[in-house]
Amino acid sequence: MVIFSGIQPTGRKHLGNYIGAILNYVKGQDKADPAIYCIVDLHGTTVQYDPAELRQRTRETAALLVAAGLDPERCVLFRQGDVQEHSELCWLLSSVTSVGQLNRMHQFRDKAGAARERASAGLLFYPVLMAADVLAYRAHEVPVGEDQREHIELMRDVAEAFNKRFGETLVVPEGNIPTVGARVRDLKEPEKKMSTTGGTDKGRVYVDEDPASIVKKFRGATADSGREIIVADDKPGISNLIEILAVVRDTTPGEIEKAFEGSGYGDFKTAVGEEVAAWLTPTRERFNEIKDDTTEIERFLQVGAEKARAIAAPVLADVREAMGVGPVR
Ligand code: AQP
Repeated sequence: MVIFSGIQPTGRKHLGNYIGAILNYVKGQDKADPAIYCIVDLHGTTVQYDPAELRQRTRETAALLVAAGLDPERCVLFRQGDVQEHSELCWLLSSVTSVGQLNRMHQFRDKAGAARERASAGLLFYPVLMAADVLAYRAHEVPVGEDQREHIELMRDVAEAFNKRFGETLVVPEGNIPTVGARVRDLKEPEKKMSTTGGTDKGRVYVDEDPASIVKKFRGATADSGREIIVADDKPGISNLIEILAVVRDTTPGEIEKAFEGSGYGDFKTAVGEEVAAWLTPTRERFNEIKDDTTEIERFLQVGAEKARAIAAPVLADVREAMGVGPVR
């Protein structure tokens, strides 16, 4: 089974990225053949950005994935922009994707906002490039958070449309969305997801954040009315903390409810903050050790790109052949 997922380099990675995606990347290493992970710098160009910062953040994101447990020897870890097959397949897949499908994507509507006419065409095309990322490797499984469900549906539709029109060529992938922690919420505004560009600064916890600051943010988390520590629709703040602690302790939300029955919200928030801070410490320490070793990061990214190209190039050749692009093979 082939696993593929991509992660944006546009910003410091937060607890939502870690719980919703990165943890599953690490687990995927042991079950996939191969597990393929990509820092999607091309996706990062669809919004306003600084070129030097994009390059720097791309290396930092690669270092963070390694610090979290990815082993570039055991998986394929690379930078999207190093493998041109992604861009070419994006273009080819655009012939089986409609403007209407892309216009309906919530992420596009949210990010483009009211000024949709002025949004970059790249932002509209974001899901087609994401489909190309996955389909270029004939991946079966895509570990992502809940916010990517719609993009997974679109890539399945695109693969099915391609196979129907040009013959069975592409694998129709499945999303792998965690049952607990698929949508980590902003600590201050728990009706929103924790997000790089949305949400609040005080409600966003970074993977490489100082432990004292993490605990402070959890202590300041918005609690709900009432006193019970239970998962409930009208308790998005407490439910969020219960889910986070369930992931940290590798247990179920029900077990967390039992463990904190009768406790006050203040004590509970402090306990979650301290456990999250301790849980992230090995990753933070390892990240700080390796993040400035540009030579080593560039080395393993280049090795990863070679491995990625070796898988994607034959798939692109099949796609071109099926579509009548280029000479007959
Ligand atoms: N709050 C979240 N809970 C669970 N999973 C999440 N993911 C993102 N937010 C949450 C998952 O993280 C992976 C990488 O996402 P990305 O490549 O989109 O990186 P990002 O831009 O840093 O993520 P954000 O915060 O989602 O950015 P915004 O909100 O600015 O667009 C994906 O698998 C995603 O599902």
